[in-house]
Amino acid sequence: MRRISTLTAIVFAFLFAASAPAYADKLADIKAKGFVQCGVGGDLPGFSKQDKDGQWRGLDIDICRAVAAAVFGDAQAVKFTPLTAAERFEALRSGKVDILSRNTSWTMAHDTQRGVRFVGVSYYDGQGFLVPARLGVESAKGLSGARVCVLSSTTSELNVADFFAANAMILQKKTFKTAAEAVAAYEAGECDAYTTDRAGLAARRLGLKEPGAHVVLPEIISKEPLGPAVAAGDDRWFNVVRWTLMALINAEELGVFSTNIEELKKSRNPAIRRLLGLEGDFGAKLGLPKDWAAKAIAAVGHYGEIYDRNVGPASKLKLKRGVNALWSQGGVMYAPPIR
Ligand SMILES: N[C@@H](CCC(=O)N[C@@H](CS)C(=O)NCC(=O)O)C(=O)O
Repeated sequence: MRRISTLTAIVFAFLFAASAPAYADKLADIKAKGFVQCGVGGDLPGFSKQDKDGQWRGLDIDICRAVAAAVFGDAQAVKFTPLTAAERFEALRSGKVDILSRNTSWTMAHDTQRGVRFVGVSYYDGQGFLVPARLGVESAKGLSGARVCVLSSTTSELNVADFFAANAMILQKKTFKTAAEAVAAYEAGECDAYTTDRAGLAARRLGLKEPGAHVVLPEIISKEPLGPAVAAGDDRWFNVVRWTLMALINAEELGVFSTNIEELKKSRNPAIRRLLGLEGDFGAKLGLPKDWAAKAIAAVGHYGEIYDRNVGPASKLKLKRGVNALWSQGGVMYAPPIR
């Protein structure tokens, strides 16, 4: 009898251990904490920057607000942590931040060597060069021998070396930890060019004393699919962040704006009804309320609204939609369906 109960205890202990998740439940932790901690660049107009009233603004910011709205029904239930490129992955892995939404490129090395997972793409970018117009350089191929300012621990640093090597050009690379330092050096004439993602160049150019005296060269030397990432090893949290982003993109395709949600609750379109939580149990399967996506869209708008407000043609950055248009409108922005 005694032996049987010992055996039973061992079997139970084994079963319990086997059924316990191999990772912490991030979503449960975040719900208990009451807010989402979001790692951002923090100094890039259009993507993440505080306005003069201390309000965080930008495309990267809105993605985190959408997740907060999906989880808590409250887009303000989020705190932001500015991170340098060198700090960003460790901050995510260590749990200092729950999401990284920081002009970060989805690459194979980032997926396989950094312990993080990209949930999707929120902005398709590519690397370019900013040069003083007075240099008269018209093409990046004319930059051999140039001193180039670039951020350390970024794909930008690797790509510029590749581009110069591939074209048998001489590179004098000057690296900096923050964009503010790199741009200050560029503006002081310590570099002949500043290189980073082209949206970043457009933003930085506007912050220069004389934006008109600087030009962005035509070449796009790399693919930079920028998107939110989470720490590897927690599928539930990964799904929450991934499907919030997908919901924002699907909402644009379905014509669901921040302003017409109430009206569209009467829609007979099943895809709209699923998105708004009126059919199916998609919210429950994520561990969220039925109206998770409706709350996210109501808070920040669909992907197109987010794009236009922060970086689009009517914003300060004036970036055309280009490849970031929906797939059905000539771009590559495409979200798997909610079904
Ligand atoms: N996408 C590249 C570059 C990332 C990066 O650090 N970009 C700069 C300039 S576009 C940035 O966001 N800096 C943050 C800031 O200036 O606040 C990568 O993932 O390595």
